[in-house]
Amino acid sequence: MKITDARVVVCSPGRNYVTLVVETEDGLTGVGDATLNGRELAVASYLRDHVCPLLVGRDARRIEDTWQYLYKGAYWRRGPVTMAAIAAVDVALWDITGKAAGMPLYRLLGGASRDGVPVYGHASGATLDELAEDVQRHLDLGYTAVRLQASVPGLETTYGIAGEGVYEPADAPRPHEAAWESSLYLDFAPAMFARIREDFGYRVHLLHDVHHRLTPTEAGRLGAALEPYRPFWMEDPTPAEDPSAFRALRGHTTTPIAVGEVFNSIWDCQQLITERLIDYIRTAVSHAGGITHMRRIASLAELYGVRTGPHGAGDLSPVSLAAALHLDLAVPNLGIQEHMGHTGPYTEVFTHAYTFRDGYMHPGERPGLGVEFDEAAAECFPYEPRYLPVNRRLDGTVHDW
Ligand code: CS2
Ligand code: MG
Repeated sequence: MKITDARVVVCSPGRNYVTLVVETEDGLTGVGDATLNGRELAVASYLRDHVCPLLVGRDARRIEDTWQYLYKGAYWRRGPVTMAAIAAVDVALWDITGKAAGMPLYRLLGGASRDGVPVYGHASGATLDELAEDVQRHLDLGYTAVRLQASVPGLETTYGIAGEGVYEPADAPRPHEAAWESSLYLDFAPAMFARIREDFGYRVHLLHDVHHRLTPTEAGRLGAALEPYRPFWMEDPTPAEDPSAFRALRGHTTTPIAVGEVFNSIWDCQQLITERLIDYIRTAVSHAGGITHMRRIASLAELYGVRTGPHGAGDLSPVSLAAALHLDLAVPNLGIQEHMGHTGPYTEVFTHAYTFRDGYMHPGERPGLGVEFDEAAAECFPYEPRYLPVNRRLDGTVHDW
């Protein structure tokens, strides 16, 4: 089954997406998501200039060999651009293989380990009243798990506050600068949880994304302060480049910790998993080398009692979400899947078989991924330069966003 063409489409139906399309001599087509928020064109170039020409003529069924060829053959290892490009190829080849077999992808991955994939939605608000209203809206939609993000009193803007539709942080042609002060946040976050537990009790799982902004000691203080409210997880409490920071953090709190959406390989995750410094690993299929590599991460995590909690923000395309759902359905140690949803006219470009119902999602039974990509429609939505914000502390120091 030789590959006859591989091409990259950058489009912006509501936000920028990078989609790889791979075709075979048998007329089968597979798609992969290569979107890296704020650096889309870098991955598009890596694919167009250095990968797609090498794919033509290869056997589309040799998924593992292609992964090894692209990973080891590049000599230069790992990194978000390289691993997003490899991920897109990997997912496209899995899509083709599923279509050739006439089976939905999850059946090629060992079949369903559960009836549906538990997901969490994003609730946010400029005030605690607005946040409570948004939590209620999610409960009315059937979610049983909700992420809480609210404006921090004293800060002009805060991460994660959606206006109309889905929160999209890459909202300007040049990075806008946001102000941050951890002390204001640390005083506020426990009050946010207290209010939502007071309004809704303990029947709903509550998650929160710290978004890399605290020191290990501050994160330990926050985790301890949140314990009475039983968070499902505290996400990215401190920058994850230094796994030893989590040893310090782990000693201060029993609040479950989720890390990994900025990771792109199993080696990024290895120490956090094997030392049980985290409870959930959040790597995404489209950022961490595709299904082939994510299966390895999930298997390593399973050995140490760590569950998966894959990243699923709106800047990961429907192709990525579909791939995640197939893997989520099959792996034995799934924790929960993020489901921020997508916004704008994306359905004019991406049609998908996945469904949401009563807090669970399912990838559907269509062969392969179950996602179709309309290249003609994509041409109506050209790329628009968009960058993620830069954070500065109130004294002007650049800080983690
Ligand atoms: C966030 C992401 O969903 C999350 O957990 O951390 O929305 C993240 O901010 C974006 O993916 C960055 O592009
Ligand atoms: Mg996050």
